[in-house]
Amino acid sequence: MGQKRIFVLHGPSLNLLGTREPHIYGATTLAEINARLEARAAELGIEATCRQSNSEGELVDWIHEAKGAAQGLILNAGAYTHTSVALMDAVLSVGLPMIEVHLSNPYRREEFRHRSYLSPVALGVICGFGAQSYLLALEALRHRLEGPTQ
Ligand code: DHK
Repeated sequence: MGQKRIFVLHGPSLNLLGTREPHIYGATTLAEINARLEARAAELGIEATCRQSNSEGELVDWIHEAKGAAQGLILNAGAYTHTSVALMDAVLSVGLPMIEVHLSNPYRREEFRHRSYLSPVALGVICGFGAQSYLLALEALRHRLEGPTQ
């Protein structure tokens, strides 16, 4: 395999990280998260393409685009996690390994956040570690992309 590539997709209101409910989501901005991810990915020989959208359809389009352009996905779909059959179907459509990420631990929060349409189609789920959740997901995805399938 040549250069490894992954897409890191952030959903609605994650553009406001840093100022958005920092007691829940932390004080780290999305730009800082992306910079840390890209730096760590580069150390691992992976090219990470990071994008954010508030639009469900745009996220669907980017998941489709990942097929052929990337070998895996890290996805924090924000509130769409709890509502979107479209995103679930998009992940199934491309057949790429996807790791679902959340900064907070949704299971410690309101009941409507306990349901994820993405978890059943995810390779795994990492939540509750703030910005670190993304870096843990990167390590896990790297392991899957390089390691033998279990
Ligand atoms: C982000 C959101 O925007 C919420 O809608 C989810 C997730 C949790 C997070 O913790 O990253 O419920």
